[in-house]
Amino acid sequence: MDIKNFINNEEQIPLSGFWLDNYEPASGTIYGEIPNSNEDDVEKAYQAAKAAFPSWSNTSIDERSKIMLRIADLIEENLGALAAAESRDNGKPVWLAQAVDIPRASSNFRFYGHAITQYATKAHESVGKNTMNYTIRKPIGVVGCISPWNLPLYLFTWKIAPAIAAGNCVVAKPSEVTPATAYLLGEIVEKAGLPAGVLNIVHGNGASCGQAIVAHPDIKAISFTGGTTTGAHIARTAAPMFKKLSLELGGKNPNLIFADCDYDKMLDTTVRSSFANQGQICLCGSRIFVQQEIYERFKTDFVDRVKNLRVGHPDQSSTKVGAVVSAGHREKIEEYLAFAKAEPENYRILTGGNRVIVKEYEKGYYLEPTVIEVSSNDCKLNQEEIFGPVVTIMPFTDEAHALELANGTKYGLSATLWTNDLSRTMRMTQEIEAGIVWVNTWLNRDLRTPFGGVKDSGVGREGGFEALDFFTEPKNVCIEY
Ligand code: TXE
Repeated sequence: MDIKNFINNEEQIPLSGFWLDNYEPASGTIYGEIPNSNEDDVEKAYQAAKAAFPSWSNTSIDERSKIMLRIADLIEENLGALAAAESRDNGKPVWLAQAVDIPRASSNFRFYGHAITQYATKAHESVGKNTMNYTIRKPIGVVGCISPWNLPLYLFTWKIAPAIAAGNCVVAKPSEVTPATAYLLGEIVEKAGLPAGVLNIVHGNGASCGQAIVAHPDIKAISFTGGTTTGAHIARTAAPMFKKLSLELGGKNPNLIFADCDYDKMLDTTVRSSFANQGQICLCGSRIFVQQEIYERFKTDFVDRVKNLRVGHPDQSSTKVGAVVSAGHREKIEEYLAFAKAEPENYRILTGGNRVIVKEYEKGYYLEPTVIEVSSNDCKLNQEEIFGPVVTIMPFTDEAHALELANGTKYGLSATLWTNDLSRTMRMTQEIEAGIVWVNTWLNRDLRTPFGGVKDSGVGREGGFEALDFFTEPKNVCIEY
């Protein structure tokens, strides 16, 4: 699949003249190429968005909503092709893309297609002063949306949908590692009747294309999801330009398991929260802490379940763990595994830790799901985001110890708590440092809720009306009569 930029509702080859190879993680082979766009391409996309803005921002809410709901329908109608493209680009099992990624991309457009019809502002009457204040929320103009490779269409559309619902025009860049479904989205939005220039998709790497979007003087808001390091770089570029920033960054999420939990449900869900999408979800529970009373039982049962997770080609329905996204990312994960192997006194690998050779796909990027027992939460593997099929486990004694462990990293994205004790739930959810706390569940999402992290997991909130607030500017009008 050779991919092109989508500017002004037209496929366009990069002005930069440069292209990148696009790899298929399952086989480790090149299966296409994508533009490596530069600032000239970004300027062209910006001009298209700027030209479309006056009309789009004055398009009625009902008309915007109708087009967005049509986009949602077309994503659903193209579920198979989109899921296959997503899986081929990312290495995740096709069944996962069909069950999670693509349906969520449709939900993103459907949710904001409805939400924008309910989005209201406030008026304030100054009684006794013959004064009325009301707030108008205006779209910002041309905004930038930059997304990562782990949930490609899911996260790409989660930025684009509220941005265009609010009346903005968009210059969007998917990850250069997983461009395919973003490319297919261009065809879908045009078919749905989205006017030319409202959504412009430019492909390329972060340094040339992403940086050009962030540094563009007239792209006044950036919504970014990716690594904490990159987020910090983006903030340094954007801050002196007074741009609005939404930064959804890394996580190192605790999974706190108390002895009174529903054990079987916990075990089933913990296998999923550890290794779904090959552990490449910023919300995965990669640090597992288990109350001492059930620690040995959990260790035995969890390791047994993980050993039975089938690593295989993403096309096979029996595959539970597909290929990780790139050769470079696999090497990054293997550096952590090598570190653990070099310190057996601090890291006990209970299962996994090695590459998997999948027959007929020997060059694919496969890794065993790995469980490592650690003695201290201060160790490297508990402090750094590995972002792969690797989790650590260790016991805790009581609530205070569990809380100390959970909050003992620089991140604060999500946490999962397993207990049936209501008072404990209320106490601990107050104290856990995270933007989202799941209790007796995981990745259970209601799009009306704000999403985002604290500490080094980012700033800003996506989801709900918060995303519409991000992509609009409030203006207060005060009238004395
Ligand atoms: O992210 P990057 P990557 C974490 C995870 C992963 C690490 C790196 O730890 O190992 O981030 O992953 C674009 N200006 N998460 O490489 O580099 C880039 O092209 C503007 C957590 O995917 O941050 C891509 O489109 N843009 C995260 C996007 O930023 C730049 C999910 C993300 O790339 C840029 C993914 C720049 N200077 C990774 N440099 C989560 N929270 O879900 C890069 N980009």
